[in-house]
Amino acid sequence: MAIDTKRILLIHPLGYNAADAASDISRVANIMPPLGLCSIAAYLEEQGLTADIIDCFAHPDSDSKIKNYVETHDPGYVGFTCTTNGFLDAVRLAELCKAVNSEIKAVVGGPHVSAMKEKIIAQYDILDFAVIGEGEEPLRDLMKSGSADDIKGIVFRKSCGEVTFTGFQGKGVNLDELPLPAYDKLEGYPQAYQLPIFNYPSHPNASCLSSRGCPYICSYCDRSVFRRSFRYNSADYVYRHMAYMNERWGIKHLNFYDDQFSLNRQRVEALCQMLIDRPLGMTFNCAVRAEHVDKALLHRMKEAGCWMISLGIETGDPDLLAQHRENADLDMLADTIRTISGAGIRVKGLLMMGLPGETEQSIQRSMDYVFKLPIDDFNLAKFTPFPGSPIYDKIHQLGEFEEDYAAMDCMNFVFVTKGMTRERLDELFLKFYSSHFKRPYVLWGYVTMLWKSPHSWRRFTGNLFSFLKFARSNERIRGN
Ligand code: B12
Ligand code: SF4
Repeated sequence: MAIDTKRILLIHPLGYNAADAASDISRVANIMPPLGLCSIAAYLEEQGLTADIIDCFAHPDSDSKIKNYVETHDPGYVGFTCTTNGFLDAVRLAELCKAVNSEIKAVVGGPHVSAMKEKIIAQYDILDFAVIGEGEEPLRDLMKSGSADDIKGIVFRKSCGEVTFTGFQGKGVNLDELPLPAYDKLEGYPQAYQLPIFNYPSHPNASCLSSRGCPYICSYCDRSVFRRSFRYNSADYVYRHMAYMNERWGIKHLNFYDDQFSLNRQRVEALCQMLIDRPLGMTFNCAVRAEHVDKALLHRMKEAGCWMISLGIETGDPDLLAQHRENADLDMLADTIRTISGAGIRVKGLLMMGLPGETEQSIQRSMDYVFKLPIDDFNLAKFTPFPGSPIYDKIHQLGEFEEDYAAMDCMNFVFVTKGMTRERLDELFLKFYSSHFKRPYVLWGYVTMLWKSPHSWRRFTGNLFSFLKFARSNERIRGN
Protein backbone atom coordinates (compact mmCIF):
# COMPACT_ATOMS: atom_id res chain seq x y z
CA MET A 1 0.00 0.00 0.00
CA ALA A 2 1.38 3.48 -0.91
CA ILE A 3 2.14 5.73 2.00
CA ASP A 4 2.29 9.49 2.32
CA THR A 5 5.70 10.13 3.87
CA LYS A 6 4.91 13.80 4.38
CA ARG A 7 1.96 13.03 6.65
CA ILE A 8 1.89 12.08 10.35
CA LEU A 9 -0.90 11.11 12.70
CA LEU A 10 -0.06 12.28 16.24
CA ILE A 11 -1.72 10.38 19.09
CA HIS A 12 -2.16 11.07 22.80
CA PRO A 13 -2.80 7.61 24.29
CA LEU A 14 -5.32 7.17 27.08
CA GLY A 15 -3.04 4.82 29.01
CA TYR A 16 -5.65 2.29 30.03
CA ASN A 17 -8.83 0.55 28.93
CA ALA A 18 -11.31 2.93 27.26
CA ALA A 19 -14.21 1.36 29.17
CA ASP A 20 -12.79 2.67 32.44
CA ALA A 21 -12.38 6.29 31.31
CA ALA A 22 -15.76 7.62 32.41
CA SER A 23 -15.12 6.61 36.02
CA ASP A 24 -11.46 7.68 36.21
CA ILE A 25 -11.60 10.39 38.84
CA SER A 26 -8.47 12.24 37.71
CA ARG A 27 -9.78 12.34 34.14
CA VAL A 28 -13.26 13.37 35.28
CA ALA A 29 -11.65 16.24 37.17
CA ASN A 30 -9.22 17.40 34.47
CA ILE A 31 -9.04 16.84 30.73
CA MET A 32 -6.25 18.87 29.24
CA PRO A 33 -5.15 19.09 25.61
CA PRO A 34 -1.82 17.54 24.59
CA LEU A 35 -0.02 20.86 24.17
CA GLY A 36 3.24 19.30 23.00
CA LEU A 37 1.43 17.62 20.10
CA CYS A 38 -0.43 20.84 19.24
CA SER A 39 2.87 22.66 19.04
CA ILE A 40 4.45 19.96 16.87
CA ALA A 41 1.43 19.83 14.54
CA ALA A 42 1.42 23.61 14.02
CA TYR A 43 5.17 23.62 13.34
CA LEU A 44 5.06 20.72 10.86
CA GLU A 45 2.19 22.27 8.95
CA GLU A 46 4.07 25.57 8.76
CA GLN A 47 6.95 23.61 7.27
CA GLY A 48 4.76 22.19 4.50
CA LEU A 49 4.07 18.80 6.11
CA THR A 50 0.69 17.39 7.15
CA ALA A 51 -0.13 16.52 10.75
CA ASP A 52 -3.35 15.48 12.44
CA ILE A 53 -4.03 14.67 16.10
CA ILE A 54 -6.20 12.06 17.78
CA ASP A 55 -6.48 12.63 21.52
CA CYS A 56 -7.59 9.39 23.18
CA PHE A 57 -7.59 11.13 26.56
CA ALA A 58 -10.41 13.45 25.50
CA HIS A 59 -12.02 10.79 23.29
CA PRO A 60 -11.27 7.43 24.93
CA ASP A 61 -12.95 5.20 22.38
CA SER A 62 -10.63 6.15 19.52
CA ASP A 63 -9.17 2.85 18.30
CA SER A 64 -11.53 2.65 15.34
CA LYS A 65 -10.87 6.33 14.50
CA ILE A 66 -7.13 5.64 14.44
CA LYS A 67 -7.58 2.56 12.25
CA ASN A 68 -9.83 4.46 9.93
CA TYR A 69 -7.36 7.36 9.64
CA VAL A 70 -4.51 4.99 8.78
CA GLU A 71 -6.66 3.18 6.20
CA THR A 72 -7.93 6.36 4.61
CA HIS A 73 -4.88 8.67 4.67
CA ASP A 74 -1.94 6.22 4.57
CA PRO A 75 0.31 8.39 6.78
CA GLY A 76 4.00 7.57 6.56
CA TYR A 77 4.35 8.15 10.29
CA VAL A 78 2.35 7.73 13.44
CA GLY A 79 3.66 9.58 16.51
CA PHE A 80 2.83 9.06 20.17
CA THR A 81 3.35 11.34 23.13
CA CYS A 82 4.29 9.27 26.15
CA THR A 83 4.28 9.79 29.88
CA THR A 84 5.32 6.66 31.75
CA ASN A 85 1.76 5.61 32.50
CA GLY A 86 0.65 6.07 28.89
CA PHE A 87 3.63 4.37 27.26
CA LEU A 88 2.38 0.77 27.00
CA ASP A 89 -0.87 1.97 25.48
CA ALA A 90 1.21 3.76 22.84
CA VAL A 91 2.94 0.45 22.07
CA ARG A 92 -0.46 -1.24 21.71
CA LEU A 93 -1.65 1.50 19.34
CA ALA A 94 1.56 1.28 17.30
CA GLU A 95 0.76 -2.42 16.82
CA LEU A 96 -2.77 -1.54 15.79
CA CYS A 97 -1.51 0.95 13.16
CA LYS A 98 1.12 -1.42 11.79
CA ALA A 99 -1.49 -4.18 11.50
CA VAL A 100 -3.32 -1.91 9.07
CA ASN A 101 -0.18 -0.92 7.17
CA SER A 102 3.17 -2.46 8.04
CA GLU A 103 5.03 0.28 6.11
CA ILE A 104 4.09 2.95 8.62
CA LYS A 105 6.90 4.19 10.91
CA ALA A 106 6.15 4.55 14.62
CA VAL A 107 7.76 7.53 16.37
CA VAL A 108 7.55 8.14 20.11
CA GLY A 109 8.37 11.21 22.18
CA GLY A 110 7.60 12.83 25.51
CA PRO A 111 8.94 12.54 29.07
CA HIS A 112 9.08 8.73 29.35
CA VAL A 113 10.87 8.40 26.03
CA SER A 114 13.35 11.21 26.77
CA ALA A 115 14.15 9.50 30.08
CA MET A 116 14.57 5.97 28.72
CA LYS A 117 16.39 6.83 25.46
CA GLU A 118 18.01 3.77 23.78
CA LYS A 119 16.17 1.29 26.01
CA ILE A 120 12.87 2.20 24.38
CA ILE A 121 13.93 1.19 20.87
CA ALA A 122 16.00 -1.76 22.08
CA GLN A 123 13.06 -3.25 24.00
CA TYR A 124 10.19 -2.55 21.63
CA ASP A 125 10.70 -3.78 18.05
CA ILE A 126 7.42 -2.23 16.99
CA LEU A 127 8.84 1.28 17.52
CA ASP A 128 11.10 2.80 14.87
CA PHE A 129 12.20 6.18 16.22
CA ALA A 130 12.35 7.83 19.64
CA VAL A 131 12.73 11.61 19.77
CA ILE A 132 14.73 12.80 22.78
CA GLY A 133 13.86 16.31 23.94
CA GLU A 134 11.76 18.69 21.88
CA GLY A 135 9.91 17.22 18.94
CA GLU A 136 9.47 20.03 16.43
CA GLU A 137 12.81 20.13 14.62
CA PRO A 138 13.84 16.46 14.70
CA LEU A 139 10.43 15.36 13.44
CA ARG A 140 10.46 17.92 10.64
CA ASP A 141 13.93 16.79 9.55
CA LEU A 142 13.03 13.12 9.80
CA MET A 143 9.87 13.53 7.74
CA LYS A 144 11.65 15.64 5.14
CA SER A 145 14.69 13.39 4.72
CA GLY A 146 13.30 9.97 5.66
CA SER A 147 16.51 9.12 7.52
CA ALA A 148 17.58 9.80 11.11
CA ASP A 149 21.33 9.47 10.51
CA ASP A 150 22.24 13.16 10.61
CA ILE A 151 19.50 14.46 12.88
CA LYS A 152 20.24 15.30 16.50
CA GLY A 153 17.83 14.06 19.18
CA ILE A 154 16.82 10.71 17.70
CA VAL A 155 17.25 7.10 18.83
CA PHE A 156 16.82 4.54 16.05
CA ARG A 157 17.77 1.06 14.93
CA LYS A 158 20.44 0.95 12.24
CA SER A 159 20.09 -1.55 9.39
CA CYS A 160 22.60 -3.81 11.21
CA GLY A 161 20.19 -3.86 14.18
CA GLU A 162 22.34 -1.71 16.45
CA VAL A 163 20.37 0.90 18.42
CA THR A 164 21.97 4.33 18.30
CA PHE A 165 21.34 7.79 19.80
CA THR A 166 22.35 10.69 17.57
CA GLY A 167 23.06 12.97 20.56
CA PHE A 168 21.24 15.78 22.33
CA GLN A 169 19.78 18.66 20.34
CA GLY A 170 21.40 22.09 20.51
CA LYS A 171 19.94 25.10 22.28
CA GLY A 172 16.36 24.37 21.22
CA VAL A 173 13.75 26.23 19.24
CA ASN A 174 13.17 29.94 19.72
CA LEU A 175 9.72 29.87 21.31
CA ASP A 176 8.71 33.21 19.82
CA GLU A 177 9.35 31.78 16.34
CA LEU A 178 6.93 28.90 16.87
CA PRO A 179 3.45 29.22 15.41
CA LEU A 180 0.62 29.18 17.95
CA PRO A 181 -0.35 25.59 18.87
CA ALA A 182 -2.76 23.90 16.44
CA TYR A 183 -5.76 23.74 18.78
CA ASP A 184 -7.94 23.39 15.69
CA LYS A 185 -6.52 19.88 15.22
CA LEU A 186 -8.26 18.75 18.42
CA GLU A 187 -11.73 17.34 17.92
CA GLY A 188 -14.30 19.21 20.02
CA TYR A 189 -11.89 21.93 21.20
CA PRO A 190 -12.40 23.73 23.57
CA GLN A 191 -15.59 22.08 24.92
CA ALA A 192 -14.03 18.58 25.02
CA TYR A 193 -11.46 19.86 27.55
CA GLN A 194 -11.99 20.79 31.20
CA LEU A 195 -9.77 22.45 33.75
CA PRO A 196 -9.81 20.94 37.26
CA ILE A 197 -13.10 21.53 39.05
CA PHE A 198 -13.07 24.71 41.20
CA ASN A 199 -9.94 25.90 39.41
CA TYR A 200 -11.59 28.53 37.22
CA PRO A 201 -14.17 31.28 37.49
CA SER A 202 -15.63 31.03 33.99
CA HIS A 203 -15.82 28.93 30.90
CA PRO A 204 -14.99 28.20 28.12
CA ASN A 205 -11.55 27.88 29.62
CA ALA A 206 -8.34 26.34 28.40
CA SER A 207 -4.73 25.62 29.24
CA CYS A 208 -1.61 26.79 27.48
CA LEU A 209 2.12 27.30 27.90
CA SER A 210 4.32 30.37 27.80
CA SER A 211 7.69 28.84 28.67
CA ARG A 212 9.53 25.53 28.66
CA GLY A 213 11.73 24.05 31.32
CA CYS A 214 12.91 24.77 34.85
CA PRO A 215 16.45 25.28 36.13
CA TYR A 216 15.87 23.64 39.53
CA ILE A 217 16.44 20.03 40.54
CA CYS A 218 13.92 18.24 42.74
CA SER A 219 14.50 14.59 43.53
CA TYR A 220 11.08 13.45 42.29
CA CYS A 221 10.82 15.54 39.12
CA ASP A 222 11.54 14.19 35.66
CA ARG A 223 13.29 16.90 33.65
CA SER A 224 14.36 14.68 30.76
CA VAL A 225 12.68 16.66 27.97
CA PHE A 226 13.98 20.18 28.63
CA ARG A 227 16.74 19.16 31.05
CA ARG A 228 17.77 22.20 33.10
CA SER A 229 17.03 24.81 30.48
CA PHE A 230 14.47 27.61 30.74
CA ARG A 231 13.14 29.41 27.67
CA TYR A 232 10.11 31.59 27.42
CA ASN A 233 7.82 33.49 25.09
CA SER A 234 8.07 37.26 25.22
CA ALA A 235 5.25 39.20 26.87
CA ASP A 236 4.15 40.32 23.38
CA TYR A 237 3.83 36.76 22.17
CA VAL A 238 1.91 35.66 25.29
CA TYR A 239 -0.47 38.61 24.97
CA ARG A 240 -1.05 37.72 21.31
CA HIS A 241 -1.63 34.08 22.27
CA MET A 242 -4.18 35.11 24.90
CA ALA A 243 -5.96 37.46 22.51
CA TYR A 244 -6.14 34.67 19.93
CA MET A 245 -7.60 32.25 22.49
CA ASN A 246 -10.23 34.81 23.37
CA GLU A 247 -11.12 35.92 19.85
CA ARG A 248 -10.89 32.58 18.01
CA TRP A 249 -12.12 30.21 20.74
CA GLY A 250 -14.09 32.45 23.11
CA ILE A 251 -11.80 31.49 26.01
CA LYS A 252 -12.43 33.52 29.15
CA HIS A 253 -9.97 31.89 31.54
CA LEU A 254 -6.53 30.41 30.84
CA ASN A 255 -4.43 28.07 32.91
CA PHE A 256 -0.71 28.45 32.27
CA TYR A 257 0.86 25.04 32.84
CA ASP A 258 4.43 26.41 32.77
CA ASP A 259 6.68 24.89 35.42
CA GLN A 260 7.97 28.37 36.32
CA PHE A 261 5.64 31.08 35.06
CA SER A 262 7.32 33.90 36.98
CA LEU A 263 10.99 32.88 36.73
CA ASN A 264 11.56 35.97 34.58
CA ARG A 265 9.97 38.72 36.65
CA GLN A 266 10.31 41.40 33.97
CA ARG A 267 8.39 39.34 31.47
CA VAL A 268 5.46 38.83 33.86
CA GLU A 269 5.44 42.51 34.78
CA ALA A 270 5.37 43.48 31.10
CA LEU A 271 2.56 41.01 30.37
CA CYS A 272 0.53 42.28 33.33
CA GLN A 273 0.99 45.85 32.14
CA MET A 274 -0.35 44.91 28.70
CA LEU A 275 -3.34 43.12 30.23
CA ILE A 276 -4.06 46.15 32.41
CA ASP A 277 -3.64 48.70 29.59
CA ARG A 278 -5.46 46.64 26.96
CA PRO A 279 -7.77 44.29 28.89
CA LEU A 280 -8.89 41.11 27.16
CA GLY A 281 -11.62 40.35 29.68
CA MET A 282 -9.78 37.18 30.66
CA THR A 283 -8.54 35.72 33.92
CA PHE A 284 -5.66 33.29 34.35
CA ASN A 285 -3.98 30.78 36.69
CA CYS A 286 -0.32 29.92 36.83
CA ALA A 287 2.24 27.96 38.85
CA VAL A 288 5.21 29.61 40.53
CA ARG A 289 8.04 28.83 42.90
CA ALA A 290 7.88 30.85 46.11
CA GLU A 291 11.31 32.39 45.43
CA HIS A 292 9.99 34.03 42.26
CA VAL A 293 7.07 36.16 43.43
CA ASP A 294 6.82 39.13 45.77
CA LYS A 295 4.08 41.38 47.07
CA ALA A 296 4.38 44.05 44.37
CA LEU A 297 4.36 41.51 41.56
CA LEU A 298 1.42 39.61 43.06
CA HIS A 299 -0.71 42.75 43.29
CA ARG A 300 0.15 43.53 39.68
CA MET A 301 -0.82 39.99 38.67
CA LYS A 302 -4.12 40.29 40.52
CA GLU A 303 -4.85 43.54 38.72
CA ALA A 304 -4.09 41.83 35.41
CA GLY A 305 -6.60 39.03 36.10
CA CYS A 306 -4.68 36.36 38.01
CA TRP A 307 -7.28 34.14 39.74
CA MET A 308 -5.30 31.27 41.24
CA ILE A 309 -1.65 30.41 41.79
CA SER A 310 -0.34 26.87 42.36
CA LEU A 311 2.88 26.27 44.18
CA GLY A 312 4.76 23.17 45.18
CA ILE A 313 4.88 22.52 48.91
CA GLU A 314 5.40 18.75 48.66
CA THR A 315 5.72 18.18 52.42
CA GLY A 316 5.41 20.27 55.56
CA ASP A 317 8.25 18.37 57.21
CA PRO A 318 11.42 20.49 56.94
CA ASP A 319 13.86 17.58 57.18
CA LEU A 320 12.07 15.55 54.57
CA LEU A 321 11.77 18.57 52.26
CA ALA A 322 15.49 19.27 52.57
CA GLN A 323 16.23 15.75 51.34
CA HIS A 324 14.26 16.28 48.15
CA ARG A 325 14.39 19.94 47.16
CA GLU A 326 16.72 22.95 46.93
CA ASN A 327 15.97 26.00 49.15
CA ALA A 328 13.77 23.96 51.48
CA ASP A 329 12.48 26.91 53.51
CA LEU A 330 8.99 26.28 54.84
CA ASP A 331 8.76 29.68 56.59
CA MET A 332 9.47 31.51 53.35
CA LEU A 333 6.91 29.29 51.60
CA ALA A 334 4.30 30.05 54.28
CA ASP A 335 4.95 33.81 53.97
CA THR A 336 4.54 33.61 50.21
CA ILE A 337 1.27 31.68 50.56
CA ARG A 338 -0.07 34.38 52.89
CA THR A 339 1.08 37.11 50.50
CA ILE A 340 -0.63 35.46 47.53
CA SER A 341 -3.82 35.09 49.51
CA GLY A 342 -3.48 38.66 50.80
CA ALA A 343 -3.31 39.88 47.20
CA GLY A 344 -6.75 38.33 46.65
CA ILE A 345 -5.49 35.39 44.58
CA ARG A 346 -6.57 31.84 45.39
CA VAL A 347 -3.80 29.48 46.48
CA LYS A 348 -3.46 25.88 45.34
CA GLY A 349 -0.91 23.82 47.25
CA LEU A 350 0.74 20.89 45.51
CA LEU A 351 1.71 18.14 47.92
CA MET A 352 3.11 14.67 47.74
CA MET A 353 2.79 11.74 50.10
CA GLY A 354 5.07 8.72 50.36
CA LEU A 355 8.44 10.28 49.50
CA PRO A 356 11.44 8.19 50.51
CA GLY A 357 11.93 8.95 54.21
CA GLU A 358 8.23 9.67 54.84
CA THR A 359 6.98 8.70 58.31
CA GLU A 360 3.70 8.99 60.23
CA GLN A 361 5.21 12.06 61.92
CA SER A 362 6.17 13.75 58.66
CA ILE A 363 2.64 13.23 57.33
CA GLN A 364 1.21 14.73 60.50
CA ARG A 365 3.61 17.69 60.12
CA SER A 366 2.41 18.19 56.55
CA MET A 367 -1.19 18.29 57.71
CA ASP A 368 -0.39 20.72 60.52
CA TYR A 369 1.50 22.93 58.09
CA VAL A 370 -1.16 22.98 55.39
CA PHE A 371 -4.08 23.41 57.76
CA LYS A 372 -2.67 26.56 59.34
CA LEU A 373 -2.28 28.32 56.00
CA PRO A 374 -4.79 30.02 53.69
CA ILE A 375 -4.65 27.22 51.12
CA ASP A 376 -7.89 27.17 49.15
CA ASP A 377 -7.36 24.10 47.04
CA PHE A 378 -4.80 21.35 47.08
CA ASN A 379 -3.58 18.38 45.20
CA LEU A 380 -2.05 15.48 47.06
CA ALA A 381 -0.13 13.18 44.74
CA LYS A 382 1.13 9.75 45.67
CA PHE A 383 4.90 9.86 45.22
CA THR A 384 5.91 7.94 42.11
CA PRO A 385 9.54 7.39 41.09
CA PHE A 386 9.58 8.25 37.40
CA PRO A 387 12.46 7.21 35.17
CA GLY A 388 14.41 10.40 34.56
CA SER A 389 13.85 11.80 38.05
CA PRO A 390 17.06 12.09 40.11
CA ILE A 391 15.77 9.69 42.77
CA TYR A 392 14.94 6.91 40.30
CA ASP A 393 18.43 5.43 40.10
CA LYS A 394 18.65 4.64 43.81
CA ILE A 395 14.98 4.00 44.49
CA HIS A 396 15.32 0.27 45.15
CA GLN A 397 17.64 1.01 48.10
CA LEU A 398 15.03 3.25 49.71
CA GLY A 399 12.02 0.97 49.85
CA GLU A 400 9.85 -1.38 47.81
CA PHE A 401 9.13 -0.33 44.26
CA GLU A 402 6.75 -2.09 41.90
CA GLU A 403 7.58 -0.68 38.47
CA ASP A 404 4.20 -1.15 36.85
CA TYR A 405 4.08 1.58 34.18
CA ALA A 406 0.31 1.65 33.81
CA ALA A 407 -0.10 2.22 37.56
CA MET A 408 2.47 5.05 37.65
CA ASP A 409 -0.03 7.89 37.51
CA CYS A 410 0.48 9.36 41.02
CA MET A 411 -2.82 7.79 42.09
CA ASN A 412 -1.18 4.60 43.44
CA PHE A 413 1.54 4.01 46.01
CA VAL A 414 3.77 2.00 43.66
CA PHE A 415 6.66 2.83 46.01
CA VAL A 416 6.56 2.16 49.75
CA THR A 417 9.35 3.73 51.78
CA LYS A 418 11.15 1.72 54.45
CA GLY A 419 9.19 1.62 57.71
CA MET A 420 5.78 2.18 56.06
CA THR A 421 3.15 -0.07 54.53
CA ARG A 422 0.98 0.60 51.49
CA GLU A 423 -2.17 0.14 53.58
CA ARG A 424 -1.07 2.72 56.13
CA LEU A 425 -0.10 5.20 53.42
CA ASP A 426 -3.54 4.77 51.83
CA GLU A 427 -5.25 5.35 55.20
CA LEU A 428 -3.24 8.49 55.85
CA PHE A 429 -3.87 9.71 52.31
CA LEU A 430 -7.62 9.51 52.93
CA LYS A 431 -7.22 11.16 56.31
CA PHE A 432 -5.29 14.05 54.76
CA TYR A 433 -7.96 14.67 52.13
CA SER A 434 -10.94 14.28 54.44
CA SER A 435 -9.37 16.54 57.10
CA HIS A 436 -8.77 19.19 54.46
CA PHE A 437 -12.40 19.12 53.34
CA LYS A 438 -13.65 19.38 56.93
CA ARG A 439 -11.88 22.68 57.59
CA PRO A 440 -14.34 25.57 57.90
CA TYR A 441 -12.00 27.82 55.84
CA VAL A 442 -12.01 25.31 52.99
CA LEU A 443 -15.73 24.48 53.26
CA TRP A 444 -16.62 28.15 53.09
CA GLY A 445 -14.31 28.52 50.11
CA TYR A 446 -16.26 25.83 48.26
CA VAL A 447 -19.55 27.49 49.18
CA THR A 448 -18.29 30.74 47.63
CA MET A 449 -17.61 28.77 44.45
CA LEU A 450 -21.40 28.69 44.02
CA TRP A 451 -21.09 32.22 42.69
CA LYS A 452 -17.36 32.32 41.89
CA SER A 453 -17.36 29.19 39.72
CA PRO A 454 -20.93 27.98 39.15
CA HIS A 455 -19.86 25.85 36.20
CA SER A 456 -17.57 23.87 38.54
CA TRP A 457 -20.47 23.13 40.85
CA ARG A 458 -22.53 21.78 37.97
CA ARG A 459 -19.66 19.46 37.01
CA PHE A 460 -19.16 18.45 40.62
CA THR A 461 -22.78 17.52 41.22
CA GLY A 462 -22.90 15.76 37.84
CA ASN A 463 -20.04 13.48 38.96
CA LEU A 464 -20.95 13.25 42.61
CA PHE A 465 -20.93 9.45 42.69
CA SER A 466 -17.33 9.21 41.45
CA PHE A 467 -16.14 11.87 43.89
CA LEU A 468 -17.89 10.27 46.87
CA LYS A 469 -16.48 6.88 45.99
CA PHE A 470 -12.99 8.36 45.78
CA ALA A 471 -13.45 10.22 49.08
CA ARG A 472 -14.61 7.06 50.89
CA SER A 473 -12.38 4.41 49.46
CA ASN A 474 -9.51 6.28 47.85
CA GLU A 475 -10.14 4.20 44.74
CA ARG A 476 -9.26 5.68 41.43
CA ILE A 477 -12.44 3.96 40.23
CA ARG A 478 -11.51 2.30 37.04
CA GLY A 479 -14.15 -0.29 36.49
CA ASN A 480 -14.02 -1.52 40.10
C1 B12 B 1 0.37 19.98 31.80
C2 B12 B 1 0.82 18.70 32.42
C3 B12 B 1 -0.13 17.77 32.74
C4 B12 B 1 -1.59 17.95 32.41
C5 B12 B 1 -1.95 17.40 31.06
C6 B12 B 1 -1.00 16.47 30.37
C7 B12 B 1 -1.33 16.35 28.90
N1 B12 B 1 -2.52 16.00 28.55
O1 B12 B 1 -0.48 16.64 28.07
C8 B12 B 1 -2.25 17.14 33.53
C9 B12 B 1 -2.41 18.03 34.72
C10 B12 B 1 -3.59 16.50 33.18
C11 B12 B 1 -1.15 16.13 33.76
C12 B12 B 1 -1.38 14.88 34.24
C13 B12 B 1 -0.36 14.00 34.50
N2 B12 B 1 0.94 14.27 34.50
CO1 B12 B 1 1.69 15.86 33.79
N3 B12 B 1 2.57 17.40 33.23
C14 B12 B 1 2.18 18.47 32.66
C15 B12 B 1 3.36 19.43 32.43
C16 B12 B 1 3.39 20.44 33.55
C17 B12 B 1 3.37 20.14 31.09
C18 B12 B 1 3.21 19.24 29.87
C19 B12 B 1 3.44 20.03 28.64
O2 B12 B 1 2.52 20.40 27.94
N4 B12 B 1 4.71 20.40 28.39
C20 B12 B 1 5.11 21.28 27.34
C21 B12 B 1 5.27 20.53 26.03
C22 B12 B 1 5.73 21.50 24.95
O3 B12 B 1 6.26 19.59 26.26
P1 B12 B 1 6.04 18.04 26.08
O4 B12 B 1 4.64 17.65 26.32
O5 B12 B 1 7.08 17.32 26.82
O6 B12 B 1 6.29 17.85 24.51
C23 B12 B 1 7.53 18.11 23.88
C24 B12 B 1 8.50 16.91 23.87
O7 B12 B 1 8.32 16.01 24.92
C25 B12 B 1 8.30 16.26 22.56
N5 B12 B 1 7.22 15.30 22.39
C26 B12 B 1 6.15 15.06 23.15
N6 B12 B 1 5.35 14.15 22.57
C27 B12 B 1 5.91 13.81 21.42
C28 B12 B 1 5.51 12.91 20.44
C29 B12 B 1 6.30 12.75 19.32
C30 B12 B 1 5.87 11.84 18.24
C31 B12 B 1 7.53 13.48 19.19
C32 B12 B 1 8.39 13.28 18.03
C33 B12 B 1 7.94 14.36 20.20
C34 B12 B 1 7.11 14.53 21.28
O8 B12 B 1 8.00 17.37 21.73
C35 B12 B 1 7.15 18.28 22.42
C36 B12 B 1 7.32 19.68 21.90
O9 B12 B 1 8.65 20.05 21.86
C37 B12 B 1 4.55 18.43 32.50
C38 B12 B 1 5.86 19.04 32.93
C39 B12 B 1 6.51 19.72 31.76
N7 B12 B 1 6.94 20.89 31.99
O10 B12 B 1 6.56 19.24 30.64
C40 B12 B 1 4.03 17.37 33.46
C41 B12 B 1 4.46 15.92 33.27
C42 B12 B 1 4.40 15.58 31.79
N8 B12 B 1 3.41 15.18 33.94
C43 B12 B 1 3.83 14.18 34.57
C44 B12 B 1 3.01 13.27 35.26
C45 B12 B 1 3.70 12.27 36.13
C46 B12 B 1 1.62 13.30 35.13
C47 B12 B 1 0.64 12.29 35.69
C48 B12 B 1 1.04 10.83 35.51
C49 B12 B 1 0.43 12.47 37.17
C50 B12 B 1 -0.04 13.79 37.60
N9 B12 B 1 -1.22 13.82 38.10
O11 B12 B 1 0.65 14.78 37.49
C51 B12 B 1 -0.64 12.61 34.89
C52 B12 B 1 -0.71 11.73 33.61
C53 B12 B 1 -1.57 12.29 32.51
C54 B12 B 1 -1.43 11.56 31.19
N10 B12 B 1 -2.51 11.24 30.54
O12 B12 B 1 -0.38 11.25 30.68
C55 B12 B 1 5.33 14.04 34.47
C56 B12 B 1 5.66 12.89 33.51
C57 B12 B 1 6.78 12.03 34.02
C58 B12 B 1 6.77 10.73 33.32
N11 B12 B 1 7.94 10.20 33.08
O13 B12 B 1 5.76 10.16 33.01
C59 B12 B 1 5.76 15.44 33.99
C60 B12 B 1 6.98 15.46 33.07
C61 B12 B 1 6.03 16.27 35.27
C62 B12 B 1 7.33 15.92 35.93
N12 B12 B 1 8.34 16.72 35.72
O14 B12 B 1 7.46 14.93 36.63
N13 B12 B 1 0.04 16.63 33.42
S1 SF4 C 1 9.32 20.15 40.84
FE1 SF4 C 1 9.06 22.21 39.98
S2 SF4 C 1 10.80 23.36 40.79
FE2 SF4 C 1 11.31 21.19 41.07
S3 SF4 C 1 12.50 20.66 39.24
FE3 SF4 C 1 10.35 20.13 38.84
S4 SF4 C 1 9.48 21.90 37.80
FE4 SF4 C 1 11.38 22.57 38.77
